[in-house]
Amino acid sequence: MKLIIAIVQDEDAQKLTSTLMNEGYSVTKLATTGGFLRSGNTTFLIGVDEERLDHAMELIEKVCKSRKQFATAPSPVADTSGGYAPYPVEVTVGGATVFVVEVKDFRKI
Ligand code: 2BA
Repeated sequence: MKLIIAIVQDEDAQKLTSTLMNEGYSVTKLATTGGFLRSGNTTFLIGVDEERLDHAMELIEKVCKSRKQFATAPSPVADTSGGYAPYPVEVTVGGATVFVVEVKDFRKI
């Protein structure tokens, strides 16, 4: 068995939940926060049998879109007052950041 840990944008979370559930996957969702943008995202925990891993990954890829967002970064040069005013930087977020880990043991007790 494998555990898929998928970090997705909040905008895609509801559709991904229903898509996975309709295809018979068990899903746990966690409300998480990205360290860079400091904004909310959603982390899915999906335990899957090895033979269904590729199918689950295809569904994640199909649902999760990449989007552009703005982050603020401190200016690399000081302004006239000696401060480093933040300026907006465009970043492309997603589709999804996915980790697949081996499950050593799985029990429902
Ligand atoms: P955030 O950390 O809020 O990052 C949002 C987006 O900002 C990233 O999109 C990436 O395009 C950009 N970004 C992140 N760190 C950066 C940096 N040091 N310099 C420049 N740009 C940077 P994604 O790569 O699609 O990541 C989306 C979210 O997935 C991340 O949100 C984070 O919550 C998670 N994530 C990504 N890589 C991860 C990793 N290696 N370990 C754990 N979580 C990760």
